[in-house]
Amino acid sequence: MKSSFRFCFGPWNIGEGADPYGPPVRRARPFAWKLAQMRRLGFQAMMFHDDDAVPEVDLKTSAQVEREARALKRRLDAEGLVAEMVAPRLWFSPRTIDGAYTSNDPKARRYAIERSLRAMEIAHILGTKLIVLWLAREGTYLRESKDCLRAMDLLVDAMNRMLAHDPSARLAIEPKPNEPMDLAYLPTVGHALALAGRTSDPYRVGCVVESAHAVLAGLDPSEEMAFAMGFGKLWSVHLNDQNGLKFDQDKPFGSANLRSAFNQARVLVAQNYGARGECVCFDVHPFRPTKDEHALKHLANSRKTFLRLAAKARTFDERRAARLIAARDYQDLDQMVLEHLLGS
Ligand code: XUL
Ligand code: MN
Repeated sequence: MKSSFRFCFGPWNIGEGADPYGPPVRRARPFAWKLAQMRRLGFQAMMFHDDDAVPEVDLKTSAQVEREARALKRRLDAEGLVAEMVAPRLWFSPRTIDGAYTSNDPKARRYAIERSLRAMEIAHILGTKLIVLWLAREGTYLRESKDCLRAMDLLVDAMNRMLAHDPSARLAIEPKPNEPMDLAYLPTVGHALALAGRTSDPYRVGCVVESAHAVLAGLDPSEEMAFAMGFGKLWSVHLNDQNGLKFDQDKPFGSANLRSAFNQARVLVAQNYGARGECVCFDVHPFRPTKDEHALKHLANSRKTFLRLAAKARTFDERRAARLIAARDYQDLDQMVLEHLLGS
């Protein structure tokens, strides 16, 4: 199916299935193989952590980082692909065990900022202005271990450093309420945008909404997207699904709640998402029992479901819906949605 959307995924979305209780269950695919699958699957853009783009980035000199990033850019160009974003992976190093920008250890905070500035240089070379900040360890396991007010100051300081480093870059906060921390400092779009307002350039701090993260916060993903759009701040989406308050599942889009997925597609279509170059990204993982030969189906299927639901959004009888709303006949409005999704 042809579409005007630009679709995107990251190298981590073709995973080997390791979880906290067991090892990998599928073969590891080299980066070149992953890259080669993109166009075949109908994807135009790849999202990167800094060390997806330049492996072991902490061990390399600036000159090496620059050389490798330039080589990657040439590979992307050769495949006709673009980099959608770069995200500093701040949660892996032993140095950020207690958080990155909000760590109680000043050395960890310095490392986090330096690494973020490096990620911005990689993004610049790859030709994207979008820096995604998933603030994995910015939070607490126990309330008394950090001071929330101070953490907000530290987050603002770190973002100001990044904004000053590259005046053309935009920071997109990816809110998530928990995992790996019990309590994250920026659990929702509202928190992210409120903090954006305290930075030195609020117009360059927006957000990415991931469906599963909104569900984990007990919120409706389409309303999180709409809220961000109301501020002109929905700069990316990570579509996937989540079966309620469980571990972070990253299920295929629409897998757990088709109606919620419809409402996400509907708000994106209604607001002409993508017209300013935004990508539709799928942050999805295969179910662990998935065989090697089926290890791309979660991506192809998520894209297919999104396109089917975008078509459903376009054929939804808005005039009839408006009449039912005017009559306050929400019973039939509800049924109308269900029958539209069920098809004839
Ligand atoms: C974590 C998550 C990340 C970010 C990028 O839940 O979604 O993969 O999207 O760092
Ligand atoms: Mn994500």
